Amino acid sequence: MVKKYKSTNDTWRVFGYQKAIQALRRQDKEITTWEEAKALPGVGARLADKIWEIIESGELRKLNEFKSSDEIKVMELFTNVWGAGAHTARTWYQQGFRTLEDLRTKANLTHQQKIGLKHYDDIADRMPWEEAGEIEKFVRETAESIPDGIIAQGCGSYRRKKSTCGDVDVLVTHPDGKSHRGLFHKLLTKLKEKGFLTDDLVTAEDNGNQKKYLGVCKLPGENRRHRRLDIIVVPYDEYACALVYFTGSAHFNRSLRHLAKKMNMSLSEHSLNVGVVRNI
Ligand code: DCP
Ligand code: MG
Ligand code: MN
Repeated sequence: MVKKYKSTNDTWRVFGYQKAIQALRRQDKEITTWEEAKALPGVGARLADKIWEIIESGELRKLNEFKSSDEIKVMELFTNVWGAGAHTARTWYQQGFRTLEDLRTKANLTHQQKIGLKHYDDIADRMPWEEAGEIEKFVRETAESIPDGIIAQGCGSYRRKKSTCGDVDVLVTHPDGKSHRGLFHKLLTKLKEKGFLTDDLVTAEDNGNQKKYLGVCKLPGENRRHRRLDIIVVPYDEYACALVYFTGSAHFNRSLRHLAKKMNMSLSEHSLNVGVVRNI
């Protein structure tokens, strides 16, 4: 249901279902009655009805209807193209496109969407955690050959030790506080020379003193698949906050920022500030 509502940009329903899913996950005992479901935080009568339907019948009629609708299938297919959101997917659908082949041959594609299509199956798939480790290692060893003492740390789902990772997020800095400058370009050049980076999605999105690269990489050797890789270079004095931010999860970050706010602080991927005065 979350996927369905994501593909139609129905943000509130997405939030509603996500909250209910989290509340259910946190339970250590089985929910066996409608009342127990209804008592969960974030679960109202209508969500309780759906939970009850799953308890009773093992499935959800509404979800089955969605799954069998052609439009939803096509929207899911299209929103999985990197660089295409719900809006673009809808436009494609309205233009009469139904398959990836339609997009390849008839649609007006951005540079990112072309790459998204070229590696569609690889990018849509998550990689095993171990493979994310190999990618982190490859980037780290390449980075370490530039200036001595560099730190290259895999973050995101990899650092959270999820069994699969959607991409690898490597955070790079240097403890001397200055060698991170110019590093971004050098590192990307080296990785390209080695044939490791195969496609660029976003090259240098400047975010203050942080530099971010989004692209596609492939480990050397036979039978390797293309994987999504993010590289973020930050100055050392922003490393701690960047490390927290890029480790996530996104939900955990929201909770932390909320906590900081309650303590009159403010937290971002750059810094933690104390004594923040807010206009109410
Ligand atoms: N992040 C965030 N808010 C967002 C996007 C990202 O706080 N809207 C942070 C937390 C994420 C980290 O950046 O953990 C990396 O982003 P990813 O999109 O790569 O997410 P994950 O690594 O957590 O999951 P995945 O395995 O899907 O890559
Ligand atoms: Mg990630
Ligand atoms: Mn990422």
